[in-house]
Amino acid sequence: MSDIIITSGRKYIDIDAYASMIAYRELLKVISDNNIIASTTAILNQSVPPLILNLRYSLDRSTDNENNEYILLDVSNPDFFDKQVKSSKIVEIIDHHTGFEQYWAKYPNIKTQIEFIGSVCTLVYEKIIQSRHVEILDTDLCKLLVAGILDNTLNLKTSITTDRDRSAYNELLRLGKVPEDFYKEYFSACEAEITKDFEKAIKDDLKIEKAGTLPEVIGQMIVLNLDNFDQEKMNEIFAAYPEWMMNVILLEEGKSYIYFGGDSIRQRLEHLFDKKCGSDNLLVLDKFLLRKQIMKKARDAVSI
Ligand SMILES: [Mn+2]
Repeated sequence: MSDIIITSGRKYIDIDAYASMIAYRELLKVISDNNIIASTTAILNQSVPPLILNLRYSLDRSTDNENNEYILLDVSNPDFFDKQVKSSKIVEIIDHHTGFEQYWAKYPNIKTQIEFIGSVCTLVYEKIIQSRHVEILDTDLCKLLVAGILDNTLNLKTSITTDRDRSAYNELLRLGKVPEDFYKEYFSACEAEITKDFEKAIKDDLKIEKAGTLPEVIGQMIVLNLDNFDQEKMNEIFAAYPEWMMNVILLEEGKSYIYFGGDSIRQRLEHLFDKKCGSDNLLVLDKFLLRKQIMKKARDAVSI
């Protein structure tokens, strides 16, 4: 018998992908007769700390059957699908990264939902509510979805946070009796993972994708403050790339520190953000932006 495999991106996945895959599996298990599997061949990045891995839900092992069908969450760029995916067998795509809406419009048989919203976990939460299966939302499943929303919206503080994200977050806290200060527990657990292996934390969340005039290699790290941020180590890691940038999001300051390297990157970033860099290779944004927002801004600037 063939299965429906819920999966996500190719190399590394974050808590939004991890949590939404698991929650969507739990929903499809009750509304579909198929065997539903949530699996990845990618590495989980530091946004999935032991606090999350120790909840009672986890991913499954993949099955290998040529008739398996695939559902992609938190990714819609076909170059970055999990390597187990057979493109002719995709049945559904749910994502909040923009850029490939037109592409998928050419495939009417694939159910597609791409919305620029804070988190895919919000979209899956809404599907659970719309299907009237709120009973599956126990404490651990709520914690998973809440963590996905917290991470992808930076504690609901990014400008891409919508009322739908806020409402999903509040409802999930209520339904799962999740404590109000769960966000502190979650972000501290992530920062502990980053500090444990700084190099791995950078490498496990590296995006290599061309967007407008941005360098092709873009790192991102979400930290409470710069206390544990090792700039020297960062420069060492990126020395392998001719052009790069690193978006360090400081939750306490509410700013993005964009470090960069490469010949014309300074000029290109100053132009994109209409802001001068200091003498260091560093551009400070007064309000933090997520990498996906920066990439959208760069793409939009080119297409105008
Ligand atoms: Mn996401």
